[in-house]
Amino acid sequence: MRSDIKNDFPIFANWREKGKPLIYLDSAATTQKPARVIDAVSEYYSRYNANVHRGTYELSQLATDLYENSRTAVARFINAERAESIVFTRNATESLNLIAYAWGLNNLKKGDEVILSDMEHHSNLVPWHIISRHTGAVLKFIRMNSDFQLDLQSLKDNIGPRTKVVSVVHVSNVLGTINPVKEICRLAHEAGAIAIVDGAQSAPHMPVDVREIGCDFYALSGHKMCGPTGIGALYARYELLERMEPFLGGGEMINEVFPTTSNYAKPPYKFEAGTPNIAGAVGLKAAVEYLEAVGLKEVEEHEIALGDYAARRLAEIEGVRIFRPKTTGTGVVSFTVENVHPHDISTILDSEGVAIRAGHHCAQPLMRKLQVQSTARASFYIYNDKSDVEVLASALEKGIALFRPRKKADVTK
Ligand code: 7TS
Repeated sequence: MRSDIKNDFPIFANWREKGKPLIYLDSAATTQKPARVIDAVSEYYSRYNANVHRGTYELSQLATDLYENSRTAVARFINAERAESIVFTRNATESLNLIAYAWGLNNLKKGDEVILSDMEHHSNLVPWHIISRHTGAVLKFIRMNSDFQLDLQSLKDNIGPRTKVVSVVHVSNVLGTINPVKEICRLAHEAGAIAIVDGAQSAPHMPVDVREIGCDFYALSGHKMCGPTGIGALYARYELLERMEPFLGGGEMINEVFPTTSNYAKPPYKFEAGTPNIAGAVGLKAAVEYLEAVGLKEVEEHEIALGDYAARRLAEIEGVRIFRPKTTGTGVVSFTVENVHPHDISTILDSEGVAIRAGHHCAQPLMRKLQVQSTARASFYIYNDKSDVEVLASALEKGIALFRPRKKADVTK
């Protein structure tokens, strides 16, 4: 990775709060934004702002072109077969809800089965809880083994003629596990089910090819891949989008409207009701181009190397327990420290300028499997390097020393 890449991200020069440089290790929550993305959003508002798909004047046509060019860029980024397979949403959460409501509600019935996994984010669980309450569909789970990997045998044991949906996270936001999504999609299709991949933690971090994976749907969030907040995307096989009912109704998504009925525009517009996040899409295109210029293979290798290094370095510290698979980890390193609450770890690290996340990471069922209430999590991205790991490790060592019960001899001195 370029050694000066941090300079692309203005926040690192601007952050002054603690009199210490910002060591940002929470990119699984959201990534920092390169100047190129910030400038693209600002330029859009300063020079091209107009509503899309409705104006016959030049400014509106320019705004429409910028918005649609972003769709093309996202399609290229994940190798979708066509731009119209990309629906813009607010984030991965909305993309996953769109599938659950627009596909699930209309295609599932009592006794049908939806297979998820033990390591899902709430955004790939709660929508299915809601839809299963409406439809009577049953939820089943691919189990995780002791190396924090999905046990495909448990999928093979559960999948069958009643399975209508298999929906799994590509990369776990807690464990960094890369799941064998290609094989999972193959098994889903063999059983006649649709295959959904939650790509919130894979699109930003590795080359993704939705056709190679063979999924029917793939969800991503712009803000986790250097883009603005409030813009995300759903990839879907176009034929599925054509057959699906809309998720939200309103302007933009219609063809004709009568007092008591309406018919809809073609996908992807059928799924984009209301004025979209045009500036967000423009920023997302800049983010996609930025990541393509860095090179996704390079991003992936850099993060795996950093994640491996951090896991090794933290494991040397007494009382630290790492939750990470032996072989398929990424730049996400979750850990606990004996007798110290993860929130205290995060607070101590913050005083040293190190930003990590502590909590259940929106994966409470996974926390229960791990038999913890919460973990601390360092997540690395392109602007992190080994020196950040060193600062993390020494800040952690220093912090732990404060919490260790002092020996009797020290107390009586
Ligand atoms: N899926 C996974 C795997 C995620 O990690 C997240 C967010 C989402 C879906 C939802 O993304 P959103 O952009 O719609 O919110 N994960 C995290 C996290 O790990 N810390 O904060 C957000």
